[in-house]
Amino acid sequence: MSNHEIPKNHPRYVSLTVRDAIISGMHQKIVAEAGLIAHGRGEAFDYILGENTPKFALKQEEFAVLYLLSASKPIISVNGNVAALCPKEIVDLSNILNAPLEINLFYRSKEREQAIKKKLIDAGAGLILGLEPEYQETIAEISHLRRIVDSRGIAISDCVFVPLEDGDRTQALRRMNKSVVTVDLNPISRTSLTANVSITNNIIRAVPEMIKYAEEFVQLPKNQLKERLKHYSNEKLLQDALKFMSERLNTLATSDKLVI
Ligand code: PTJ
Repeated sequence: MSNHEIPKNHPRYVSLTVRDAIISGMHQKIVAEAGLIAHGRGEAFDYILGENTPKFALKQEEFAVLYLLSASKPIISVNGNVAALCPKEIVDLSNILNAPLEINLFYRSKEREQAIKKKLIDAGAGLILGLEPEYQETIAEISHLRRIVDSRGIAISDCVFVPLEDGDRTQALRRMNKSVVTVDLNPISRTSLTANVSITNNIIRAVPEMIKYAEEFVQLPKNQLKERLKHYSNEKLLQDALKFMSERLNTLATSDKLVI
């Protein structure tokens, strides 16, 4: 934890508390140094979003949960930022969706692997894939260390949930005929544009909201899940995200008083 208290009445209390979790995560080796930069990029988009979940994002979350539940072998890929920001929630989502957790890092080191594993176990996780050498294999489509995957997990999954991801991995997973679901506050990142389902929301709001949808939809038979999926288009929802952001800025730009 950092050595300063954030007063509860601070106007940016939530944002500063989340920032604190990322910084502490970096000191504990959970978060990569570049994870701080990724977080700052996300914060900027969240500011434009109004730091709330808009209606289009709820639809994206509903779509994502239906997609993951209708998969045969869904899996959740966890990186340092995800482990630092919502460890308990990602474990809960994994349990409800029956989608195992696999640690998969861009800046891979033994120290970070163990720190993230501990964070997830402390949050209630059981089996964590991705770290045992006897189950590790490499996928040719990816050139950096994210190519190391678990033969019980990402290697055989048909649908990978990769929140807060860098772009080329999503493209590589798609080339491998896997479906990709992501959370990325940037609606025009390569990941958002390449994934089958993109959630344009802060992961700290998106995952708890996904848990609620998962609790509701987990009872539905697969044919009903697939039927409901027909009502969604990732491209249309990303355009709704862009419209929401640009309209919000435009309203501010043209209002008499510049207040948010
Ligand atoms: O832990 P590692 O080693 O696997 O590395 C993880 C990072 C995040 C460093 C790595 O994946 C990376 O560099 O990612 P990028 O390319 O910066 O992409 C991260 C995306 O996540 C950006 O488009 C950000 O806008 C977005 N993002 C950051 N924080 C959040 C977010 N989206 C939703 N919620 C957030 N809190």
